[in-house]
Amino acid sequence: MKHIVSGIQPTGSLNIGTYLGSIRNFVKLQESYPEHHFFLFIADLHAITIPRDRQALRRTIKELGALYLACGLKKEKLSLFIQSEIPAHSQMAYLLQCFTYIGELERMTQYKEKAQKQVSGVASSLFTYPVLMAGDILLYDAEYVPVGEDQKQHLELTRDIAMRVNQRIGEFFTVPKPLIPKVGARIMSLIEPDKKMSKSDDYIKSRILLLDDEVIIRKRIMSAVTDSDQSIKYDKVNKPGISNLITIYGAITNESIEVIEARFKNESYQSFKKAVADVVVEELKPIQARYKEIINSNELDAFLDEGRLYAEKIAMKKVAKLNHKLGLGRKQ
Ligand code: ATP
Ligand code: LTN
Repeated sequence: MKHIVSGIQPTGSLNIGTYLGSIRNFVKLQESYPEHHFFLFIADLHAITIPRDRQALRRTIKELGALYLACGLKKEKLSLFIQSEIPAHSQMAYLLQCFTYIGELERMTQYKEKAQKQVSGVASSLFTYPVLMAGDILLYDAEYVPVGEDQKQHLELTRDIAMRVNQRIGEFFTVPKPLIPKVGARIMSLIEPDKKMSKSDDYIKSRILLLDDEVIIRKRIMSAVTDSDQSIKYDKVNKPGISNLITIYGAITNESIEVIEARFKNESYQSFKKAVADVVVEELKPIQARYKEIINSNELDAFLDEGRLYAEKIAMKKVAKLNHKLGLGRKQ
């Protein structure tokens, strides 16, 4: 069976950037690839490359699990699991480090950005982070990996590592392809629209959380930074704020930029922002209702157990096979 693999870090409450760029795409892909099995996981090992408070991390892991389900993923052909519960992820990361060059990791822009922000030293795991990610993907021989645009470079490295291993030991890994959504691949911050909307941004006003209530959502969108020009036109360079709101509106309604520009041609920024807030609120209502149901039941735990069992078998086998191919251990 063919596989699709992706993960999200439990580094903070989910915002509409991760939702539109990632989770919602998984939901759509389940429809377009009905024959594929999906492995979606909570990347908690990735989250600790930067020091975290353990209570907060636990809370976020659970919240992320519940949100994955609340966003409408179908349970058939889906294994949802927590990365750290399958030790094969750490084992594969080590093996793949033996096939990754330091120079390759030094070129990773996410590493450079995150390393710069650290005040008390940079953990070596932040540097090797892309190798752990390559392992997540290659363990399951993923054919496709749905991610936002910011992960493209990591995916390219994963492909290079896979091809290098295949070249050295013979066909072993499927070389994965990224699936990057056309609309929504990069939702920007509401207050600094030249920066990506991020879970770990210091400013809470930069984002809309999936669990924010209606009053907050409206407030955040109405106070989103725009320009003084007053025309609702998509122009990423000169009008990044309005362009971002058009992207959000279009990603939710599935309407093209042209259709949106034409509809709001004679409207003020104020009334466009109200329309954006309306669609965001409507989109999030059913998700929030379902979330409340899941978080107060055993449904999530049971599903995570099932996911772990299914994924673990495949992952353990792949590590054992690679160990053997590399001459490790005693097996002849
Ligand atoms: P952090 O800021 O803590 O590094 P993040 O907000 O970037 O985290 P991730 O867990 O790294 O979130 O991302 C999960 C997925 O969501 C990835 O595929 C990523 O590309 C996508 N994603 C994250 N933020 C956005 C965004 N603003 N727009 C579109 N896609 C996004
Ligand atoms: N690095 C990703 C999260 C992530 C991931 C993965 C995504 C970890 N492992 C495997 C896809 C496939 C991020 O920061 N968004």
